[in-house]
Amino acid sequence: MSPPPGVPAPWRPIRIGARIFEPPGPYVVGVLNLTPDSFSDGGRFLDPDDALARAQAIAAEGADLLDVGGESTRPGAAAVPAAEEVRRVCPLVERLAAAGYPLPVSVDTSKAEVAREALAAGASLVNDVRGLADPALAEVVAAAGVPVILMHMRGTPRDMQERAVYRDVAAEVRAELEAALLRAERAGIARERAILDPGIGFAKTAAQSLEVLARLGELHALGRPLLVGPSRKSFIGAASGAPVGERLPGTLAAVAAAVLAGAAFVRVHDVAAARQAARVAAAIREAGLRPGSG
Ligand code: HH2
Repeated sequence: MSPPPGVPAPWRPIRIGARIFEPPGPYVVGVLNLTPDSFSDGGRFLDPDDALARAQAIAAEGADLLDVGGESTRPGAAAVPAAEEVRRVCPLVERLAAAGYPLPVSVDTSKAEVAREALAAGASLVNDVRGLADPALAEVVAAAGVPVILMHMRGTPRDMQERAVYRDVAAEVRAELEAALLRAERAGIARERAILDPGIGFAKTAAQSLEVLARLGELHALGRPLLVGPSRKSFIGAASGAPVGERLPGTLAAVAAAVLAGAAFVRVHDVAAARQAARVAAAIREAGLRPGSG
């Protein structure tokens, strides 16, 4: 039976690399983009030593996972050939493995070749913003036996904003995530290895992103841990007027809202601040589940 809306399903612990992630979280995923054009940190970590230092700082700030990306997914971003994405991502993944990096590393890619190379270099999770739309990527994930983040979007970053047309955005995101889970299962990836993400800002207007976040609890019916990535995104600008460089307070508000609604993972650039916000929100959520216990 599905849990009631707002109550996280009791998912079983997931192993990612050497770590076990148990319900209910919250766990913080630190973002590191090795791109010239990401919307908030593009061009900052192109030097390999700067990238390594940022990865170490993300661990020191208390992240639970590191998510490394080599292609921007902001609306309208240029496509990057697989070989270039591999060139951007894999040397860092290898260096982290060689240095005994303490966190599991996730690769943020929709390309089978990039995932295959990054997993061989030491990554232990695939984060696919296209929810395994490409069967070749599903095959790589299935063969490697690693967990996967299935994010909701429609189309590609090039055309996704034209597809932000819904009658009931939360219900349609839920149905399309269920379809992604079935795609994964058909490719041989057990449900127990999937983390689901509603894809804030992907094929969604600011108003639709806000509604998905407000109705996040409806996704617990899918029975999988939820990840939310609100960090510095344009819905925060739309709601507050803040430019991209000044969206930390809004990001923390969204992190708190996601955790209160039962998100198990939050994906952020500002790890230390988000970790504190997530922990306080989780403590409030837990207190509400056990009234009178203090
Ligand atoms: N958001 C971005 C990229 N990858 N992955 C998941 N699972 N969820 C998200 O919300 C998500 C994601 C976009 O943010 P960012 O990486 O900062 O920017 P860019 O795509 O421009 O590199």
